[in-house]
Amino acid sequence: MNYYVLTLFPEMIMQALKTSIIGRALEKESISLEAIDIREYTKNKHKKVDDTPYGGGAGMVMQVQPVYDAYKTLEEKIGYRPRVIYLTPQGSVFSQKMAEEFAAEKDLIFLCGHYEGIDERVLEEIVTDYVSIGDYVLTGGELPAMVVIDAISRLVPGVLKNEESAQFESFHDNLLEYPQYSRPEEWMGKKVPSVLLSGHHAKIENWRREQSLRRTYERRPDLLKSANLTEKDRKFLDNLRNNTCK
Ligand code: 6GU
Repeated sequence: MNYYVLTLFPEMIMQALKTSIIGRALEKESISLEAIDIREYTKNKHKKVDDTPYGGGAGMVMQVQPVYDAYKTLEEKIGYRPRVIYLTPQGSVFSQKMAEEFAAEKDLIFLCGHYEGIDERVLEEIVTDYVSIGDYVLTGGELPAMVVIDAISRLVPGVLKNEESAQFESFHDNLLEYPQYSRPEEWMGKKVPSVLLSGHHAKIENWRREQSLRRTYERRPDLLKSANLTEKDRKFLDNLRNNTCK
């Protein structure tokens, strides 16, 4: 996977993503990352990249010329027109399903806006996907781009150490993950659930499934609608519902 980020703050992207698991993936070359400074493409002699909006109103708008030229240079280098993801609160809300879809691409371009946004005409020309990370407003697209890159990268082969660890966790099957425990066996009077010390693998698996169901029911009941539930799961949940209502 090759990521390209078109931004006015390339350092913000490179600094943050060179650490931890994504940093290790970059070193191993499971993924690559290039942050391109849109300002370097402006033909304005004062290096300006924005101007006031036609029709009036607050703030500044990023102009078409530097954004388009930065994009075109990149497109020529890549050799085809890859998906271009524009980070905006007006986009579709990012999900694990979208992460899976994007992870199948060879190249992805992220376009980060600032100020009041980017001139609509260049967006129409280059953007293929409008993506938001949730219903709140941020100052720019850089943090959302990093969130999306992180979520996609952990699905790319070779990025996670144990290839299976991306499979059995929150949002797999639309269920939340079960709780985890490690040494010591007792802390501040709290004991690790005894079933986990039993060595009985079938019982442990059953307990973990029930914990996932309970947790999803309590914290994210909206997810249960799209969860893949067995008859046994449904009975467990019915039981939970009956006991909570009484
Ligand atoms: Cl993608 N951009 C900005 N500026 N704010 C956001 C967002 C994106 N997603 C949620 N809020």
